[in-house]
Amino acid sequence: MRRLLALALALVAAACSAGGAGEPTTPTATTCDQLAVEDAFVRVPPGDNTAIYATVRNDGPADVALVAVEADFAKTVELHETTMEDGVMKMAPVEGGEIVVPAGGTALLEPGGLHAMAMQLQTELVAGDTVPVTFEFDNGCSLELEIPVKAIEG
Ligand SMILES: [Cu+2]
Repeated sequence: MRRLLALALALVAAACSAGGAGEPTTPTATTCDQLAVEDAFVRVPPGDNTAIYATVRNDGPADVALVAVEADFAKTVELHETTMEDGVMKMAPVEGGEIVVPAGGTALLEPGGLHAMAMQLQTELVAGDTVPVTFEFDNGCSLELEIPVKAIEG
């Protein structure tokens, strides 16, 4: 008898936690195969440091944040943004240390904007070479790819 009562209560609890009508369904997470890094390249170093650019695409249902880029050819890689202050171009680590890639959208890492800053270069980077780079996201996904070294104007 007590067991039956317990079962009945459990069923009521389950019905309640399933939620009433009109309750929003939680969006499912974006999976790794819904994330893509396109047109990625590393700039031929203009000096001691260089930048990695790419289009990061999120075809999933939830926002995802790019939290790190790893590259063996640099001692550290930071996520940076470029801003204009009084006509002077400046860059600084992105706020919160991450770049949000919106659900169904893209984040652009491009000259004059967001970029991954590769610092304390460990190897020579020559135009035409390809180098391995890993993009890491806050949903646990990491995308490893070979990207070309390219010169850009300016
Ligand atoms: Cu930078």
